[in-house]
Order: sequence, then C-alpha cells, then structure tokens
Amino acid sequence: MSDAYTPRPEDKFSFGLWTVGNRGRDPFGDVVRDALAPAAAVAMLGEVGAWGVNLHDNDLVPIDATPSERDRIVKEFTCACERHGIVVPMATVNLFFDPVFRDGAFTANDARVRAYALQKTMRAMDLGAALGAKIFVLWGGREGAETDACRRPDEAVKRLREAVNYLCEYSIDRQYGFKVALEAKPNEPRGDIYMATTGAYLGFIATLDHPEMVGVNPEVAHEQMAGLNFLHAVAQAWEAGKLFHIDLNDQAPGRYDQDFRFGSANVKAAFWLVKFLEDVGYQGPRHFDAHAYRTEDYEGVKDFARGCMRTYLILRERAKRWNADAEIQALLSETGATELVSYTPRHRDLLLGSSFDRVGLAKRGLAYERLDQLTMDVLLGVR
Ligand code: GCO
Ligand code: MN
Ligand code: MN
Repeated sequence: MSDAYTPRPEDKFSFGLWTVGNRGRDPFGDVVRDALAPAAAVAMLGEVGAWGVNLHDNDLVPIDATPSERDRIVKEFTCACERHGIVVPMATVNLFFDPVFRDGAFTANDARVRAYALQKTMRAMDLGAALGAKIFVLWGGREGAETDACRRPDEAVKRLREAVNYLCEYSIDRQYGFKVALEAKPNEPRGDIYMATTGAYLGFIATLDHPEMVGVNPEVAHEQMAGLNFLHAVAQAWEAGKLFHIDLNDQAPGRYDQDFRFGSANVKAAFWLVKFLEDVGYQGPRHFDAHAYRTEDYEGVKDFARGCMRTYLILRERAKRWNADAEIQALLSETGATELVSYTPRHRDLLLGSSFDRVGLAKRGLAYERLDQLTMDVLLGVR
C-alpha cells in the first residue's frame, strides 16, 4: 500500500552494502546475523523501496580476489542491480579494516603503506566507475593517532593533501568525472582522527590542486560525537557549494559511534536537517549510513531501512507544514529582513552618520519561545 510516506526513486534514498549487511559485531560481542551476499542486499533494498546502493571496494570484491574473480563478481552484482532497479551513486574504499592500515593509510609513516593505499584507492575508483558511480567518498578512519609521538600532525595534513591531489589527477586522467567527498569524524577507530570535523575539511579543500572536484560528506553522528550542531556544518558546506553527499543516521551525545536509524535519537535535530535539505533544494543522494540494532534478524533490518526513509518523509511533510503555517511565517517576518549590505563610500557615510536606539532594540522580545513551541506543535502532530 502506498501513501505519502512511501519512498520514490526521486527521493534518492541510498544505503551502503555495509549498512544493511552489518552483522552486529561490536568490540564486546561477535556477529549476530549471517553474512548477506551483495546480490541479496540489493534485492532487500529493492523490496524496501530504496533507490541506490553504495559500497566499499571490499564490500563487493574480497581484498585477495584475482582479476577474473573480480570481473565475475562485478558482472553478477550489475545484473542484480538491474534486476531490482537499484543504482550505484557512490563508491568508496576501505582503508581501515586490513591490519596493514593500523598506522593509517595516506598518512601512515611507512611510504610503502601510503603507496599501497593509493593503489587500492585507484582500483576502488575503477570499480566505482565501472558500476556507474559519480561520487567517490573518502573517509580517513585510520588517519589519526593514539599518541602524537608518532608524527607531527602537520605532516599528516601534507600527506593527505598529496594523496587527494594524486587521486584527483587519476580521476581526470581516466575521465571518471568523480566528485570526491571527504568525510570527517573526530575519533573511533583511532584515538583521534585528523580532520575531525566537516569545517576542518572545508578549510583543507581550499588548499588542494583541484578544489572544484572536492567537497564533503558530512555525517550526523560524526559532528554530534564532536559535540557540534550538525545542521550548521551542513549549512556551511552547502553555502560553499561543497555538499556533495550526506550520511544520515543518529546518535546520542557523548556515546560511541552508534549509527542509529535516522531520526531515532534526536527527532528535532533531524527535523531541522530535513527542512534545510528540502528548503535549499539539495539534489544529491540521501544516504543512510546506519545499521539495525544488534537485536534484529534480517526482518528487523528491513524495518530499520524502511524506518530511516519513513522518518525522512514524515519530517519532510512536517517541514512543508511549518513553511505553510501563517502564524510561524508572521512571527518570522517580524524578526527582521534578510537583505545583506555591501560596502560603498555612500553606504559607509550613511552608516557612520546613523543613530541607533540601542536600548530600545535590546528591549524588544523576539518571540523565539513562541516560534519554537509552534515548531514542537507541528513536529508532534497537533498543528
Ligand atoms: C563510520 C563511517 C563509515 C564511512 C564509510 C564510507 O563511522 O564507520 O561513517 O561508515 O561513511 O566507510 O567511507
Ligand atoms: Mn559513522
Ligand atoms: Mn559515514
């Protein structure tokens, strides 16, 4: 039965093979779900109504596969995607699981490890391009340290820049047309990860050889782990033309990397996020980088995936209602006009010659309490 909360392809909802295929292992306990073959994951995504599937190289092709095994696997996977009407919008590379990356990949001290990481990433780009992906995510999960005795952190930044520059040249050379999206995280699995926040990456991008090719992939949980307001990071990325991809999930503050179902922990923050993405007209994939509770079987995984999309669509409908609410709009228009000023000698002289009622301005109530409660009423479904 389809309703206003049924996902459609134009919603661009995607999941990683590693998300629906997550087997529930954690640092204290082993897997709780059987392995899910990539073709079965694609079938499941088709069944729940998703649009896209994303993957790390080794989610699909084992790290020690031969070229002929790789070709067979890719062929089968492509067939499964066609059969279930699923596209591959984004590809990425696993530079964190294999023990060779225990000291990092692009930032590792051993130049041979850095070279291997580049080679592995170029091959992952080949794979992504063959599957039709146009976005390539780089998440430097092991690019960090437990002790700063290991290297000077500015050396890590230089190595990271060298790697991203190299990979941009590779994409140009091969005419892959990738948009590279850098994903920040403050910690886990390393004690500290370099480029801890989306803002740090936005600063870094400006120093690259091809800044136009590189943007960010902010993740809800990662900014929240850093104690930051996720929406503000997304807004800055958007305003800079750098919101190439987004990882939606949820997280309680001050915890481990929980990767909960979208909107399940902080529904109000999720509401502002959905409203922002819809208001500005974000056209990229809406990727859920989350996984089902460890208590679930694969029926529960489907509930998890459906829940991510359903919550997004409910919040989208609530955001429309918020925008159409006459009282909310009246309160907003009273709080001030939004036009920006620019410097001219005439404007300077006018401004320097103006007088302001400083005390009166400071006395006027702004009605944000009322505005926020109206928001709560909309959100909780009583308005
Ligand atoms: C995490 C990360 C990853 C990345 C993924 C794509 O905290 O585990 O969010 O899920 O998004 O590896 O590169
Ligand atoms: Mn994460
Ligand atoms: Mn992520």
